[in-house]
Amino acid sequence: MHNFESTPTDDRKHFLPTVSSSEQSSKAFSTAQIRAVYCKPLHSLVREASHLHHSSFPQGEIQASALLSIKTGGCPENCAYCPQSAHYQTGVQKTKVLEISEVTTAALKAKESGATRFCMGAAWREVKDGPDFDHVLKLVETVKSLGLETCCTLGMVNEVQALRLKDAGLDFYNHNIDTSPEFYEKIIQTRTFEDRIKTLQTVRKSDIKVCTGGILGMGESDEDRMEFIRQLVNLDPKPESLTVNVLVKIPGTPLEQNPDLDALDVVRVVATLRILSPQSVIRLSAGRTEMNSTTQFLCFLAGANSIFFGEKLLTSPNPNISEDLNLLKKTGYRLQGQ
Ligand code: SAM
Ligand code: DTB
Ligand code: SF4
Repeated sequence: MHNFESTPTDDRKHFLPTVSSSEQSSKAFSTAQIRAVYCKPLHSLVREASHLHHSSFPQGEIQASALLSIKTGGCPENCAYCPQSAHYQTGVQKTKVLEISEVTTAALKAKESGATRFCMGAAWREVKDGPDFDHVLKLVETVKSLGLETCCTLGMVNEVQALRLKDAGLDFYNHNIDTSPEFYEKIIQTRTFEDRIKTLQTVRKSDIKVCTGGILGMGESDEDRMEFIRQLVNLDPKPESLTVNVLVKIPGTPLEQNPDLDALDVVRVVATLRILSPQSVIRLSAGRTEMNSTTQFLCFLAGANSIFFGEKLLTSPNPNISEDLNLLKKTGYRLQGQ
């Protein structure tokens, strides 16, 4: 465990920006540079992140995305956190790909609720060419035609598939690196960290915007978190969207008994990402059901500026919309586009 305390003598330097604008735009961040930010006392880390946030984004604005599982369960991968893996008994029922009408209904409801982006997830290891993928392309076209930004998370994609998604109107592709390369091997054995990076590069080449991130609370150390952050912020160009999930402990998965995460650890990761990738939208994603409003507010102060809207993530619960609207009202935030 790191010591994040400040001493009276070094307090002044915590008011200075840790990363200069030339460092931001030039070469990759070293481990030491990441450490210098991540290990700051939390009060100055959050203050710096908050300051940077407001120089890149309008004050007090939160973007909302909606999430829909368009193909649930039966996934051949063994991701230790995942309710949809066929390796674990979680009670999640395997389904076929949803019909266009079902997706349209969900997308219209999401738009009505204030979401500006609609993200469609499939429990696939990779996209396979054929009728299911052709159908997903129609889903993307349909959602786009409703005036929403589109996002998909379908597992690994090749270049031709990514270009077809782009042509269908896909704005964002979500594919998470999940954690540090070292810790990754303890969580997933059926595909490598490098496979994930390759998919992100393929998506980037097709000119689709990149959404990536991972999960906190899987048993990773501070060193793993710093390396996870380093991997994310050294993607070149940086991801337009960063997603920070807190582990939802699903009965039947190997991580179901993991100890609870300290909420301040989430704040620290969000603030570090905000400082090292000031232009990326940071989504406080899974895990908000277990977070109180104070923690969520601290994450917004630290630079998180997006959430998932709607009572369900892919298979697990998310705060209901009235609860979220109440949180935004109480904290003085407004939804983007309203
Ligand atoms: N199958 C595709 C893939 O893995 O890329 C897309 C769907 S997958 C469910 C998307 C992401 O959701 C995972 O990479 C992981 O980061 C997140 N996720 C899945 N289960 C989770 C859980 N129990 N708690 C927090 N995040 C989770
Ligand atoms: C992301 O980073 N989190 C979302 C989205 N991208 C696809 C998924 C969260 C899934 C949580 C577990 C579930 O609902 O099945
Ligand atoms: Fe499959 Fe994605 Fe779940 Fe891994 S995270 S088991 S790839 S659905």
